[in-house]
Amino acid sequence: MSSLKIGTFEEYQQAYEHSVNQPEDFWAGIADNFIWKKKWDNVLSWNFKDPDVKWFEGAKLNITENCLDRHLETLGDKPAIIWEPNDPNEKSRTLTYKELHREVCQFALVLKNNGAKKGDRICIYMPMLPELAIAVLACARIGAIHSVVFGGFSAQSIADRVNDAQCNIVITADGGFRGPKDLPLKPVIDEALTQCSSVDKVIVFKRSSTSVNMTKGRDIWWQDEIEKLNNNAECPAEEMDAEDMLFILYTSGSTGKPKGVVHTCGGYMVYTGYTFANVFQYNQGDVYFCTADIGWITGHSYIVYGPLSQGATVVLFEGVPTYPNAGRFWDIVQKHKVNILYTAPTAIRSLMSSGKEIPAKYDLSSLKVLGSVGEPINEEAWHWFDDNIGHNKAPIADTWWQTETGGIMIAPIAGVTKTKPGFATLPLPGVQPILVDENGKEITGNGVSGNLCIKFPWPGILRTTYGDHERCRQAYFATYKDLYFTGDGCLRDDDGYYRITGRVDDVLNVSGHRIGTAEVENAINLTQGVVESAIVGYPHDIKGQGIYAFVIAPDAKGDDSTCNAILASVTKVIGPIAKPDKIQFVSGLPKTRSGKIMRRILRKIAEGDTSNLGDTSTLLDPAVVDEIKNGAL
Ligand code: 6R9
Repeated sequence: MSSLKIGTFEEYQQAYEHSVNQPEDFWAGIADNFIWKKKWDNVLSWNFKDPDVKWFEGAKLNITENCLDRHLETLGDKPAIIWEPNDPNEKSRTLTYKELHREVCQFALVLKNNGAKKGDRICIYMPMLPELAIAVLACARIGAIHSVVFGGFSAQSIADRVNDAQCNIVITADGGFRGPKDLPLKPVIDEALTQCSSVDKVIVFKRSSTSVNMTKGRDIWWQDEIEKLNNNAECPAEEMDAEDMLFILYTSGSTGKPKGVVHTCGGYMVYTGYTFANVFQYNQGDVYFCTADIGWITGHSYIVYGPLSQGATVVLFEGVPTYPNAGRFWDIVQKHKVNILYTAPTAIRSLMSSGKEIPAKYDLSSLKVLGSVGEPINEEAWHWFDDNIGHNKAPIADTWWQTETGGIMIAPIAGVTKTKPGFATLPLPGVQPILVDENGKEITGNGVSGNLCIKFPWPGILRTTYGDHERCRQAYFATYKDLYFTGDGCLRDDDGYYRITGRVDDVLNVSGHRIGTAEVENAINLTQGVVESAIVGYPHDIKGQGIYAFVIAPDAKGDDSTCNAILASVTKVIGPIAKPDKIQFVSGLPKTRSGKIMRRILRKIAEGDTSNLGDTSTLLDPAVVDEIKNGAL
């Protein structure tokens, strides 16, 4: 059995070589660090054409035994989750591994008592409470497939996701608290479910004690169901095949509605545990704080599964970085003596704008490792984080990865890999990146840029998109033959270090959230009076990218009420995170003769760079460009 953890750069290089030369042997060694009810017959079989990727075929396991049961003897009384509420005056709550195990087993029984069984899809729409992690793990315990929907999504988005996966149960809360706002959840579910016939049970956790409607026969209270168990907490873990589905998580692409990215039990477990242990160099006793929401992949992989499989102590925070003030993160670091902090560039930039005097008021000396994820981190934010938070002694792991990759792919190993501001540095052992040009030809050597692809499978790779395998093939495996295409542009510098430069497809990254242009355009086009629209991203100081909408609405030029109606439509169809920052009314859009919108031109205008718009001669109506340019916001 080879150990999970790399401790020196030499070991990193050896592990990397090993992973490329003997991938199956390498991954079998890593997988030996987990507990299996039965070991695999075959480590890997794959092709990227169909695609068809299977890891640890024939193995049996339950991920929750790795995250909970196996720690009980040695770490049973160790905190697994430290929950920090939105309001600093409310008491924080700690669940030890024993307590978390018990709560997961109990809620798993509740699910079973309400008809849930292996293979069912269960939608979870909850605030950042320990119960969200408990609900996720309880599904995994009984082999039900969870589909977590971020608490900021609208009723329409929930309905689309519930229908796509044909969920039969929804788990939610009455309401939640995020910053100064009350978050209504149950009313949003009620609205969503008017469109969903597959759901027959809604389990509601009482958090905000706001009054909600409970539909008889369908809606039940979490707490009442637990009481009914009379303290029974025996729930053996369902035996799962390594390639059984663990969860679905919806994410935006360049076309159509969000896709349900599917991850499976064995590979995902191995990959998240391995990457967590290595990148953050977690040591027993460390307190680890990941500021993401469990509604996104970062929360799935690095609040729930990765850290818990490694017996870590995780801080789970209900609120936002700026409430009640911009010192909230630092207050949490000081209070819980956080050793490892994993956050997003957008949060760093927003806290940076409040001044370095704020973090200076707190004792941040416990911090040993910092992490960044979600979008490119600009050098200014990198240095601010390094100087004012890590005090130049906590290495920054800039981690590049995606919902589809399941876990971190390119990142420094803290304290092992030399860092460089703005660079995700080097691929982890097991990850084989390649840069290609538009024709899919490999760009070799250093000091080059291209489209980032991965040429060999890793255990955390998505297996399919739920209910539509062809869409998975089209989106990720059809652009370049025999390669997984990430959708990102990338630079490999003279040292062979990787810097991710941003999406090369029609996906925006707003405050670290992926937003598909097509989705926002569809939502805008539903507004009365709107004929057509095109959205592009533009550089935004805090959000990374802002959303710029060009809208054709002939009867409503510059009209505030149309703007408000557009914002309301986007909020209703997707959620407030996708609201455009700027709306410009135009009489036409720059289109090619074949009717394709030339976003390149719109992007330049939105960026305020109109000096060189390139060749516009192929446009159907070149005059429209001048009009748009002159009216730019
Ligand atoms: C984990 C996560 C994935 C997209 C990805 C890329 C961007 C993520 C990044 C980064 C530069 C980093 N991205 N991490 N860009 N540097 N360290 O964020 O997943 O929500 O699916 O987004 O985010 O563009 O393709 P997801």
